[in-house]
Amino acid sequence: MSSEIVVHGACPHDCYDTCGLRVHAEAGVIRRIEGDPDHPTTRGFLCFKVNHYMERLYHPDRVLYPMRRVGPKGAGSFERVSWDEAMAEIGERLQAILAAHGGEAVLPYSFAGNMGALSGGALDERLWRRIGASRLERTICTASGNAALRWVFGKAIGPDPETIPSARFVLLWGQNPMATNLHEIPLLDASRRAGGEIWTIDPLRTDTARRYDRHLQLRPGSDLPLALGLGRELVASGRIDREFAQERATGFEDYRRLVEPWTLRRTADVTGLADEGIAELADRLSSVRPLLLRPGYGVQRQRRSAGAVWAIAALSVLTGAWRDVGGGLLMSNGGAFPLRSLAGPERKTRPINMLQLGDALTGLMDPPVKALVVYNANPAATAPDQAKVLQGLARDDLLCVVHEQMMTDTAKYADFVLPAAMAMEVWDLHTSYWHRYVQLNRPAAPPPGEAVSNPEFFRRLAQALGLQDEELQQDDLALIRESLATRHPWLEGITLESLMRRPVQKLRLPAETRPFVDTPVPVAGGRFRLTPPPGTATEPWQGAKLLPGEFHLLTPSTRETIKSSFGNVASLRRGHPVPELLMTQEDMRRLGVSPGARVRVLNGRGQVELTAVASDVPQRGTVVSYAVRWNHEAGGRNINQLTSQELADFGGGATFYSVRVKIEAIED
Ligand SMILES: Nc1nc2c(c(=O)[nH]1)N[C@H]1C(S)=C(S)[C@@H](COP(=O)(O)OP(=O)(O)OC[C@H]3O[C@@H](n4cnc5c(=O)[nH]c(N)nc54)[C@H](O)[C@@H]3O)O[C@H]1N2
Ligand SMILES: Nc1nc2c(c(=O)[nH]1)N[C@H]1C(S)=C(S)[C@@H](COP(=O)(O)OP(=O)(O)OC[C@H]3O[C@@H](n4cnc5c(=O)[nH]c(N)nc54)[C@H](O)[C@@H]3O)O[C@H]1N2
Ligand code: SF4
Ligand SMILES: [Mo]
Repeated sequence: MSSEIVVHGACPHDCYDTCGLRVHAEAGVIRRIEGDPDHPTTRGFLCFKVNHYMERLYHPDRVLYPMRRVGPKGAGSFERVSWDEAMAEIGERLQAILAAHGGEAVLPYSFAGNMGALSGGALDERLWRRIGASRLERTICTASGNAALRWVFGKAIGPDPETIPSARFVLLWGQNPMATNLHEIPLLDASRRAGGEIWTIDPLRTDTARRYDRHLQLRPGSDLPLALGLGRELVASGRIDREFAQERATGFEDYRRLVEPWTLRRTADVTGLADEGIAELADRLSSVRPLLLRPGYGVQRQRRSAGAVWAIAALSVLTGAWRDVGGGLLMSNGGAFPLRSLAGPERKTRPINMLQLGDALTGLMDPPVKALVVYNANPAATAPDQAKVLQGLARDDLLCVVHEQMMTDTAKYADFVLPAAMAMEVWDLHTSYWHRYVQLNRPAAPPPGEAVSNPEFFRRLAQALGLQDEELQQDDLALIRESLATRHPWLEGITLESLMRRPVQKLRLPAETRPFVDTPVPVAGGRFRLTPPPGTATEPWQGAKLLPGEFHLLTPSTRETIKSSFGNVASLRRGHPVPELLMTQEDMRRLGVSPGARVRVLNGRGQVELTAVASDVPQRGTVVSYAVRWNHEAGGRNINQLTSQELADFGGGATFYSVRVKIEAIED
């Protein structure tokens, strides 16, 4: 007789899709993970990565026991210790730091390794606020784009993706759903089957660009001029929705003035696109309905990120795209979930932008960062300006504690590595930044070894600091109940008890409800803002043109990993055993580099050695290395040696894709 159990889970990774999972376990061991056939957007299939999850779950790199460092930082030499011993020593050292330097000497560093409501922003945040730790600004991914959305619309919310099949023109703008949002593909395909047209705006010839109707291969970082040029076309020819642009929005006159210099000719010159392509796109925007603008996060990783998202958002207002079910602008639905914050009372301690971790660890004073606690993230591989980050992590006077599932590049620098459970082994509650379902994640099996969930780690850490307060020790199910305890009508009837019976439930917000048409515009005054966000500039435009010998480096997502996660799953890497640099054949010839040759890629911040691969993905002058490989695969460094701590124009976001490099052939 089989003792197999099947429980519902939610894929915890930082991915638009937040799929429903069916997790099969037997005798306390997980055996199989499948897509939930009843989850309306998952539809029973998973992506390339998660189809290989069994290899990640019980991987030999998995951290099973608390470990204390015995060798130099970064070397990865550890000895096993008990939880009691580890927590006693960590507690003692943290207390000494708090006494000598105050709470702000402690820096938590975390992001979206597990997106569950309990795995981040719950007991962890309560503890940081309680001890007055420095406040990490979690900017690495979407800060500028979301800030621009909030500026224009008041909220980061878009149409329900399940309405995509109704759209008749979809503009994928800096998004590559074939890699990053696979469950959007069937919805896009359905729109196309019903007569819709889909265009892609991307400097790279991605699988998504190849799949659909037209590809505008603009120069990297020239989205702001493109959006302004399109806006000018629409305004100058009077093809706008006047009620939306003038009555429902403020700032139309400012907007008109700013787009004025962006003639077709100038826009074409700066973006590298043909005049006709831009004019044809303006025609589509003015005439086809429902019109869906679908910017991805790829448009907001440049210096003028927020400006670009503002200008794209302005197009959705000018065209009145929001009037139709299936239309509007979909970038994030993160603002759709009215869950109660579990973070505890706010505290205004020193803010540290996570993109500037390198500077924070190497230069910050008053107080210096003396303790770093990392969870849900792998900054040694994913943070920009890696040389500085690694220099900071190597500091002998820094107490570094890492709660991890894998022996990552960051964990190797830790004084203590504590074993973290995987999502399939814990309770959690999941929302999504794309779809509109709330999901309960149940443990299917206990974690192996001595691994513990994030909330359990923070309960133990609080205890080690002598903090027994009830709110720091709350149990998992109480936390889930608390986060659902709002009177918001969109959550009506969604309780822990109802989720136990039905673990996937849609927000009580009908798909046909048109954001900002059927719901208010939550900007002061109730109108969209067409004025640009403060600090963003549309002029002067120095241009996206390259100096001689320079290349534009792009490091977008790939289907094989989620940033560094899955980087150690061998079967996913079979096609790409070594870190690569994709270049056009013409650029290879110009540089005298042959396919398969090793090249040095460098700029003022650092360098990395990669294998050159001839490809028709990039355009001339642009090179690509997918984000990101584990550092040890290229001599202890990865592509983030070359990226910068510089912040974007507004919202404090990243500039990962505004990178210039030189390339040298390595003579063997
Ligand atoms: N060059 C370049 N760099 C980039 C980007 C880029 O496009 N180009 N993109 C940036 C973006 S968009 C992002 S979001 C960041 C992401 O950067 P990170 O936040 O560092 O993301 P990951 O590399 O996925 O690392 C997540 C880590 O969390 C761990 N983890 C997973 N679940 C849990 C858990 O339940 N508990 C604990 N304690 N740990 C867990 C995983 O094992 C993994 O090591 O990278 C950024 N870096
Ligand atoms: N398989 C997989 N899925 C993922 C991830 C992953 O690493 N792998 N990462 C997850 C995370 S953390 C995030 S934030 C999302 C991100 O997913 P997306 O929103 O798709 O964003 P990116 O992958 O950053 O970039 C998307 C596209 O933007 C293009 N791009 C780069 N520069 C420019 C530019 O200047 N203009 C325009 N128009 N386009 C540009 C890139 O070439 C790329 O094709 O995906 C999530 N899902
Ligand atoms: S990574 Fe994304 S697409 Fe893949 S299973 Fe998880 S949520 Fe679904
Ligand atoms: Mo991200």
